Amino acid sequence: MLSEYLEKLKVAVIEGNAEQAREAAIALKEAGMSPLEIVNAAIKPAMDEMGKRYERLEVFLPDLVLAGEAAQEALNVILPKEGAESLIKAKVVIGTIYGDIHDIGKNIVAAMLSANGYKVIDLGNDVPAEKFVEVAKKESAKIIGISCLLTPSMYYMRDVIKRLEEENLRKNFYVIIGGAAVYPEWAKEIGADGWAKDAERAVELCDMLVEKGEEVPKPIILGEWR
Ligand code: B12
Repeated sequence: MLSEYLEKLKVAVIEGNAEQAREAAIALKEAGMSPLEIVNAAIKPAMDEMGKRYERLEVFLPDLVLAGEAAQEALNVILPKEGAESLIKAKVVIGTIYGDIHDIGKNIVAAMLSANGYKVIDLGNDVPAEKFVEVAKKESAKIIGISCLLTPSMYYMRDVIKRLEEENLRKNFYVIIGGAAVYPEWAKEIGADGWAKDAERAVELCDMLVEKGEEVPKPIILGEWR
């Protein structure tokens, strides 16, 4: 039964059928499956499959757009809503870096963080380095989360850290990175504080930084790249 709906959801995302993706997501949610189980068993594999087909020139950009919309429709149903204000562990400013409009993974991370006690300020996608710094300062955030799926954009992530250094603020924030284009070595190279493979580990990463960020060697790497 569950596997049938998971398959339905996967196929609906691949085919870009938002209506069916939504229906399958509702059925899985009602059957008691957790958001991350649904993401990991159906939505992520469907997007990865679309990525492969796109590389093989079997599908084209409009197909990716439709798949992305179907995935977002399913996520709207399953992703948890914000936790109670009193439970706030820390503030996280999150966004997709400049030049990059991929935001599905970032949205999943933002929702999981917010469901796990973080106050999330989501800057959206295509966010310039200075915006991350400006909002993190204004909001007195503890963590800056940067997502990147597009290789040419990953260099702008370094600008966020450079800017913090220039303003003598590097110590005030933990900077974490993720998204399919960036890997543990990149976190090390740009001087980020952590990298996580997925949303589950992104929550774990923030917990580690908030609880014992001062003591542990950085960057903290959670999960393996690819
Ligand atoms: C859907 C999609 C699109 C959609 C995006 C819709 C949307 N709203 O996001 C659309 C159609 C718009 C799109 C456009 C383009 N795309 Co595209 N796209 C994809 C695709 C198929 C899936 C991405 C996705 O959503 N994955 C699912 C999510 C759940 O995974 P995720 O993002 O990796 O997130 C997880 C983790 O990485 C992590 N994570 C994510 N962010 C963060 C942040 C932090 C702080 C942490 C800790 C963790 C973390 O947690 C998430 C949840 O587990 C990928 C292929 C792929 N397999 O990735 C190509 C892909 C990313 N796209 C690609 C390209 C080239 C493009 C275009 C340039 C195509 C073009 N010619 O125009 C444009 C770029 C436009 C732009 N300026 O950004 C390439 C990128 C190659 C590269 N490395 O540079 C890929 C890899 C396809 C390919 N194989 O060629 N795309």
